[in-house]
Amino acid sequence: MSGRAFVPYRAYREYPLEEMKQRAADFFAEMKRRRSVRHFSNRPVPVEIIQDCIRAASSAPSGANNQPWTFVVVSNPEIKKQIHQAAEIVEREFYAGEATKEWVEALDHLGTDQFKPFLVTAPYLIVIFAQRHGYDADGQKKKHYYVQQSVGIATGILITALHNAGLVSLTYTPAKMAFLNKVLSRPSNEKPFMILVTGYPADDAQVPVLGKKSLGEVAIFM
Ligand code: IYR
Repeated sequence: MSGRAFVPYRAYREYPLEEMKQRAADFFAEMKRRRSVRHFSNRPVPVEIIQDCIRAASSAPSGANNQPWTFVVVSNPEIKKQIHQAAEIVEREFYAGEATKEWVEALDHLGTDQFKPFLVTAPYLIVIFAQRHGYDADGQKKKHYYVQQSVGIATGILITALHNAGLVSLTYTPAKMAFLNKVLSRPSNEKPFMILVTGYPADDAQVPVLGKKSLGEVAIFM
């Protein structure tokens, strides 16, 4: 049995070349303003905004269109507190010796340490899980393809959607993430991918001075 069905691609829009150039330049200018922020306000954010940003993320391309992701949106203060406590335990071990000296030195300019107050301050922790495999309608294991690439793309779209909406986010990966399955009751086929901390920046939020590589450093045209 074939599950094939095709329709004409009517949603596609071509822009005149000048407009295309302008749109590309404008989008670059907009994305250049995005920063990862570690100082959050506790101001609430309507959940509808988060829902639409996740809908956008979940429109991402994925291997065999498996859509191998789960987004757990945590706003409950008790659950945020549990994540905060567990994360600071693994980070204490990371900074106290698990990490190589080289790694800790590479992070120095970011000013990070074992303390993660944003995990309780920010209104949302969007915890992203990658599904190593799925299940079919009969409950049989279903293979997923290119899971890391797929979830990475969806996460990139989510970061972009949140920025576009006027929010900030932080891509936060605790030194060990297995506790997230336990705290959030996620099944063992789901592997924690990252926490996207989301909300408004604190009024006095600061960001590190960082450079981005130039086009010539990241791209080769041949
Ligand atoms: N998870 C730790 C360490 C850390 C690692 C990397 I790679 C960073 O870009 C930033 C931090 C922490 O969040 O402090």
